[in-house]
Amino acid sequence: MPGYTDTIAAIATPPGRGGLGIIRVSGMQSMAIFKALTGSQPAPRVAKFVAFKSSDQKIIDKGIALYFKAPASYTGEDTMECQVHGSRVVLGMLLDEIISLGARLALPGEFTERAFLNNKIDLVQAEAVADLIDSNSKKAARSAMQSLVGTFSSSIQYLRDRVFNAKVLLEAALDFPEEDTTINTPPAKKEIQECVDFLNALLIKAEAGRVLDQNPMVVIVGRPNVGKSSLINNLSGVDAAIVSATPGTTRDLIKEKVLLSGYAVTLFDTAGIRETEDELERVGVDLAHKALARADIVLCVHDNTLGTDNMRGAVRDHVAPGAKIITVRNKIDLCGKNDFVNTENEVFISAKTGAGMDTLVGMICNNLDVDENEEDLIFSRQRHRDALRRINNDLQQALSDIDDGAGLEIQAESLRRCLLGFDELTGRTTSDDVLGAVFSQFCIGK
Ligand SMILES: Nc1nc2c(ncn2[C@@H]2O[C@H](COP(=O)(O)OP(=O)(O)OP(=O)(O)O)[C@@H](O)[C@H]2O)c(=O)[nH]1
Ligand SMILES: [Mg+2]
Repeated sequence: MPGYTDTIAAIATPPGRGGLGIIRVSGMQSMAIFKALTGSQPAPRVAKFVAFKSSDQKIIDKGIALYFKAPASYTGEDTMECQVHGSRVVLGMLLDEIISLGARLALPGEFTERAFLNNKIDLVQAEAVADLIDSNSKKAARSAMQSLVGTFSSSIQYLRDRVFNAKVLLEAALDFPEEDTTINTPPAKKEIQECVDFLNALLIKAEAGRVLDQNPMVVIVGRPNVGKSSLINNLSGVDAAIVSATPGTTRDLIKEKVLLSGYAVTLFDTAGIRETEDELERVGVDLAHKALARADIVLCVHDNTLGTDNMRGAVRDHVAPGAKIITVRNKIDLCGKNDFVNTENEVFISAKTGAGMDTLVGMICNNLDVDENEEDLIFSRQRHRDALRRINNDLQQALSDIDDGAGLEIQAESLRRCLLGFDELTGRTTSDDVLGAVFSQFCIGK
């Protein structure tokens, strides 16, 4: 254990008013701070109703005090928690008192960093803590939880053990050069091949889970006045964009994160795509083009009271291959009939009355590249996918070294690089830069 001598403290609940507010303390002085604040002896894991008092014996608030004895705590250190009323003033006074008793303010993610450094969790699990806090859909929360309880980590550990086995097999032959040095090659090769298969399956799950890391982008385009801004407002349930009968109202890119049937997506309202002489409008149209290039799904909106146009073709020139384009025919409330027939790529709606919106939401969700089976998703970060791909390359290299009859040292070298890759992934040998980047993304108090 690194054995920190300093004790850290932070408010763990979000800013603002709330029924409850929580302060966490972690480090060697936790017990002394507990005693000084409450005037009582802590019993590990027992919730105590106490009066939290300042050094001049004035009551700051009454609430619950909790004490956890090392190593049986989140951080692996002695910790205490104060649950008081959720007032910033009360929490501020209590935190000041804790600091004056010898603790210092915790940095973002420092509690989780200590948990990592005290081997309570590995780096992938630490990242899952942040992902769980940031998760904005049920699916994202569930799969971050899977990583947190170690499902992803144990797959990595399992693979690491098997690669280690293969390396031991190859290196054992090195120790007995007088024997047939290729005797262990077939079992090692079989082991590596099975690792490649397992890793490929893992990569597929990690790729499927990337949508949880980056929300899919749904971009709304169309001619002026067709109802693009009305649509983003309807989908998001807030007045994100100005709606007006004046054509060319929206010139900026408007962004709104929303949950559609439990899926988190980021919606963009745009100025649309059109030729224009107006300098400001042109900037808006440029922004729309850029958004289109990154879109996963494009909602190409038309005013159904007007004739058809060639928007779909114009959009296709700007989107990435694989992006889904849905034609949205709006303002059906003005069309004097209601026997519209939706198809796979086309839906009739009224952004004003809400008619057809359920069908549109269903179409968007059907086109999100998400595997329905939560167990088959891994909430993967870019860092994980890059590391898994590098490991895959090294395994492939080891296989071709074996096939080419390269020396045993060369064969073992690729496997050694693989093992380093696993250790970087779980944080066993990760550089301070990577650790700093991971923990600085946390909120204070976690
Ligand atoms: N009746 C009816 N009017 C609609 C509907 N959707 C939008 N409108 C009206 O159409 C006009 C234009 O709507 P906006 O949502 O501002 O259209 P836009 O495409 O964002 O327009 P620009 O930003 O100017 O390109 C407004 O007067 C809206 O009230 C609809 O479904 N039915
Ligand atoms: Mg608009």
